[in-house]
Amino acid sequence: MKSGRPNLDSSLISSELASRNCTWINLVVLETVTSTNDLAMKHLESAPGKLVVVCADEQTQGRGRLQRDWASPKGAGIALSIGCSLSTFGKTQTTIPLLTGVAVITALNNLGVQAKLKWPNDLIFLSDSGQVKKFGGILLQRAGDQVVLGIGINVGLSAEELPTESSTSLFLEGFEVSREKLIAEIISQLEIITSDNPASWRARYLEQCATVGSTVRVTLADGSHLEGLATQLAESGGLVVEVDDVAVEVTVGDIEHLRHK
Ligand code: BT5
Repeated sequence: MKSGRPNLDSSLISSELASRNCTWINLVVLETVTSTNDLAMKHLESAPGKLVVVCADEQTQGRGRLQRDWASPKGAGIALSIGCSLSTFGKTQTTIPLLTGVAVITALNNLGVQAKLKWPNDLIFLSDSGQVKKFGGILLQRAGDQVVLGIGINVGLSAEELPTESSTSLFLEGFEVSREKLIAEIISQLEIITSDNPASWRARYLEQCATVGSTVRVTLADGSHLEGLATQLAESGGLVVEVDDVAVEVTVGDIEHLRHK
């Protein structure tokens, strides 16, 4: 861990939310948690349907999909979870991480960072040669009609703190971003996108997604693979991959970009 990193300033997040006229202001800011998703889920258990925004300086058991680890070194990133009822998103569960990706990319753009999405839930930078570097991810959990949407972003991680060779941080890509401003901007963009016309995020997703148009290798949930050109996004949010002239819709899987569009 790097010393001297300041803790999140909750009053600054609140004032940044207020300056954007946000109504998602039920905010919990903590220094250390197991996972912000766990805490948001607990809040929903005690107050079902009451929207809560949880963020923390450090997660000791941050996780990704399929219980994979998510590295959240103290003071270096954003660990943010929004707990709310499914109806807040008014969409099918499978599309929620996708429209969240659009909101996060828009928030980053508004703070001067140009980044891309990799289907289904990765926030990436893409080099000219097509090399993918992940700096963030999105994790959706559901319990009945309640959902928790977790967003992790590597803001200030140093090279030694990166968990994998293919990861990076905003800092390492040359961007200095205030964590408080980024949290407020993400919340603001999520509020906007959830009150928007349901179809409008799709076109924006396709603009921001580096996967559609690329040749990909997909690892499916059962461990099998398929390879082909990712041609489009299905209505359900699935990725359509053309394999030997047959269009296959992938709903769950890990994607490797083989050739960039
Ligand atoms: C994700 O999963 O990318 C979703 C990550 C969601 C994290 C947020 S933080 C707030 C909230 N609270 C939580 O506990 N989680 C959410 P997935 O696609 O399964 O990717 C996980 C994989 O990414 C790992 O297996 C590593 O290879 C890699 N990884 C782990 N930590 C990383 C990091 N900080 N940056 C980039 N890659 C990472």
